[in-house]
Amino acid sequence: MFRLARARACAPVKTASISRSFLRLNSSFGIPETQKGVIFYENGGELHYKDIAVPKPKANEILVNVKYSGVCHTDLHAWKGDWPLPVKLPLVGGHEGAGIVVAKGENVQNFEIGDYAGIKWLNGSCMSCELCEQGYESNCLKADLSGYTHDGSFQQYATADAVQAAQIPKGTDLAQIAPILCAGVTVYKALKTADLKPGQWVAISGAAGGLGSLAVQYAKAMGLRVLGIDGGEGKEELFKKCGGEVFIDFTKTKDMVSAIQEATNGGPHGVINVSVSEAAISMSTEYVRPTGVVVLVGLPANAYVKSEVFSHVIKSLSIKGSYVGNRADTREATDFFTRGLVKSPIKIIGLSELPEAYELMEKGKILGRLVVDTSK
Ligand code: 8ID
Ligand code: ZN
Ligand code: ZN
Repeated sequence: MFRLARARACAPVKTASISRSFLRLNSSFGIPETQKGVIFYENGGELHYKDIAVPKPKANEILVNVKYSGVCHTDLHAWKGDWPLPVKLPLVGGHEGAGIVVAKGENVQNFEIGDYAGIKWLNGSCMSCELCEQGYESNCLKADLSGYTHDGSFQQYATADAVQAAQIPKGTDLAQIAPILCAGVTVYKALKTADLKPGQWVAISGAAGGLGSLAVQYAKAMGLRVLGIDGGEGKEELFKKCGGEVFIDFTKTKDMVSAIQEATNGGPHGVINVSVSEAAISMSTEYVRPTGVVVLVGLPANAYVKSEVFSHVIKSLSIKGSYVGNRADTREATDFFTRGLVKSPIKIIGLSELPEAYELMEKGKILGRLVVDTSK
């Protein structure tokens, strides 16, 4: 199922032909016409690591030389075709890309060549509808999504609308910041959506994954007490390293609801669901404290959250969806990172190893985040 085709048909680009074909797009950087990327032609089809064309930025876009990209579980969903929203085909996935601006369209005012920039899930939106007007750009009906409806960051050069591209301070470790661009922003926003107070308990379900390991740290930095739920080798250790207080292993605990409620003296005040498990999401409505908030973030295929109505009413629960974050959330989440309050637990692999990364992710065997180095 996870096959890597090393596109033998595409011979490596020769140095001489590159130098002849460099583009000059308002840039002091020499930009080749072809590059390495991972592309697929149908959902679940082969992931080809091969030479593909370098995209040209439109008037409103920047061209980013992506150095590193985080591998989000969303990329796996996109490749598999898990969701009711079709992907563009063929598709280059990836939406946690960190790199350097090497070219820009004529209308771009907010980036200079040589700046650091991030490719986020929200590549661009209409910026003129009521949702965009109020800062809900992610919910815009015309949202353009990196690695979904717009070729993303699993390539060496990617384009993004300059309005939405993330500003990254010069000198930032680009591999470390990559996961902040989706996972960090998303969990930061989800925690704001839970609207908890310092000293209250938050449960992170899926606590040792890419989103979860950052959620633990953001929650801690916000003064919350953190209970983590996950299972498998090394997960508890990572959770504790991230600053978590109580860990519940779902593979070993018989009565999860009682264990979580006992550990939090009556249930967590809020739950951030970042697992990819329908059952775990529904269970969070059972163990959350009366008047608590259940935040939905993880997106298992064809899933429903089931909440028993009598208890839901008597406990006066809220269930809220939370979807990435806007430009302000991105700036704020980046600021937590830049100030050293959160660190990305990453392992760097080559871009050509993406199929193996998907295989590990499917099995729930990744600790924290895998980040691909686009040069390998
Ligand atoms: O904006 C959004 N809402 C948004 C943004 C980014 C990602 C949503 N997501 C979605 C992804 O599409 C995916 O569905 O969040 C989900 C988690 O993404 P991720 O953190 O990138 O996935 P991961 O690194 O594979 O981590 C998942 C963790 O869940 C654990 C796994 O062990 C892993 O550590 N887990 C599973 I699967 N079942 C569990 C269970 N029953 C569980 N943890 C607790 N209980
Ligand atoms: Zn993501
Ligand atoms: Zn809009």
